[in-house]
Amino acid sequence: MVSKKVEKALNDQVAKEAMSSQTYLAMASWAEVQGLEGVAAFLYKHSDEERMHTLKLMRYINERGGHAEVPALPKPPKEMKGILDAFQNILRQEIAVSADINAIVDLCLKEKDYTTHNFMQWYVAEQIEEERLARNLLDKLDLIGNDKAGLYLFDRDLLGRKEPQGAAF
Ligand code: OFO
Repeated sequence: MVSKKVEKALNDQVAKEAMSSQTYLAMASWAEVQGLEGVAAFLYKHSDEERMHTLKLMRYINERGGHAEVPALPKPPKEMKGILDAFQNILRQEIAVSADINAIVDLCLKEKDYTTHNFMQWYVAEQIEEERLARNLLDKLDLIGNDKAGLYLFDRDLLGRKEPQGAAF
């Protein structure tokens, strides 16, 4: 059974993961309209991953005697300033999510909820991978700068991207 405090923290995280999914979805749509087919495919897929993160939390809350709530979500921005800005946003968002996950892990220890602590380790590992990948893609975009041919290749690489083992997106 989860305590009320842990239940609330997990439900708050449900809302954040769901918002993350919406944000990636909006970015994917933006990229598709820009003709960045590979970037769009990557972001659509990541939006699905975030939805999976949301559902995994919801199912856990209910399994542990809580009640998972479906959150109301604000509309994510429709426009991006550019591809670099979009990926900078992604990295910022992932860093923020990592901090949220760590705060839940901390709460679990304070509440002596070792079961949820154990469950949350999956999210801890996932965040390490997501931050790593976001940094890696940002480094590439930094190198590309304003080079259109470079951006074309970046987009094409994302289109053919295979998931490394255990990768989050
Ligand atoms: Fe759910 O991992 Fe990104 O935000």
